[in-house]
Amino acid sequence: MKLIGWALALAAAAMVPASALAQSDVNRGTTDVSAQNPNQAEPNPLGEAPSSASSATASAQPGESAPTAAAEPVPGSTGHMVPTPGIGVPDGRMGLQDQVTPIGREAAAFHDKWLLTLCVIISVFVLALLLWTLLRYNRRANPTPSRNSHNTFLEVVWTLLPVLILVAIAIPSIRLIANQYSPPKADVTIKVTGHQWSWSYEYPDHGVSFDSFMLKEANDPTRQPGQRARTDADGPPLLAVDRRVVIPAGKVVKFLITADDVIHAFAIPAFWIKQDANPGQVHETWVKVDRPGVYFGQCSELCGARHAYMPIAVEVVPEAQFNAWVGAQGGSLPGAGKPPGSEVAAASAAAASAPPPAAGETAAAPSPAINQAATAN
Ligand SMILES: [Cu+2]
Repeated sequence: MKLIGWALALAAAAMVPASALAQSDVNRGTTDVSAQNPNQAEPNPLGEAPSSASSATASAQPGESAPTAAAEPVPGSTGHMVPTPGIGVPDGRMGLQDQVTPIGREAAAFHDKWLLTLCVIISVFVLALLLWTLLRYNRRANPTPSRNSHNTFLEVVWTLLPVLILVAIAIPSIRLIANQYSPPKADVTIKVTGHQWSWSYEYPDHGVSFDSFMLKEANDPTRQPGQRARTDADGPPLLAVDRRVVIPAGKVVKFLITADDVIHAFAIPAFWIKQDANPGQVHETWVKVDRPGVYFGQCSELCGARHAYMPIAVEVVPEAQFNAWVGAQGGSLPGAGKPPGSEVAAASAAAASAPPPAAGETAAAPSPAINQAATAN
């Protein structure tokens, strides 16, 4: 067994790029971990730069010595919202993260209230049967056993009962799948591409695209001098990223998911989404998040040596803030015929500060493009 273990370890080591191994030190586990996590600091071992490079992504290009953007992030601002402990992040609890999408709530309720209850009832019932049989029908308590070989009533019961249990599980389960795969019309579409080992995001209707890398720890020896280190305002270690996906609250967001090298998976537990990202295919999933906040996820398909270092962070903001963020990214709002502020009041209470369509020019919106779009209607 030991030999097999060593063989597996050697095989795994052979898969780690030489650049990562060069710095590894057997006695220092943390160094091993960080050395395998070059992100921006070292050239991509495959020699490929993520595909969706835009002007805003210059900060993320591998090999740059001073990769961070000039502007320091302001904790609390759009794109840098401070995460709420226990929401959208793993917090050591047993059970599911709090769900913030309609599908997530339906699925979590199905799991917690129905599946778990059924499991407990069945387990207790079977355990009681076992104990009863052991105690009541052992050789000492029951020296002359019954010679019965059939009992029609019991046979009907133990055939029908499992069938009914399966039907009781299947009906809500199929309804959940149907709801998952019949998305409402999308308000925002985001193309997600998995890379070894980062994500890139594209808002085709808004003209925004960027790459997103994990933020390294301040004491990470592979972090470059000018490279921003993770702070607690960014999120937990291994989950915080330099650029978050920003989506509007209360809106249907469609994710089109693919990959450009190997199979990854785009998964965010609080949204109840986990969708494979396959090269050459586009998979689709959707979310509608009412609660503004920061929600973290990870690649969930073993995709190579640094699979653990390509987290996902989604920031949900009121629609007016999302529109301002799009403008700040150099993008624009789609469909000039649609006033961006028209549905804000209904979208969320936090959007109360949003400019109404007729008074867009009086509100403080940072982007001229947004104001133009707002006032054009
Ligand atoms: Cu991956």
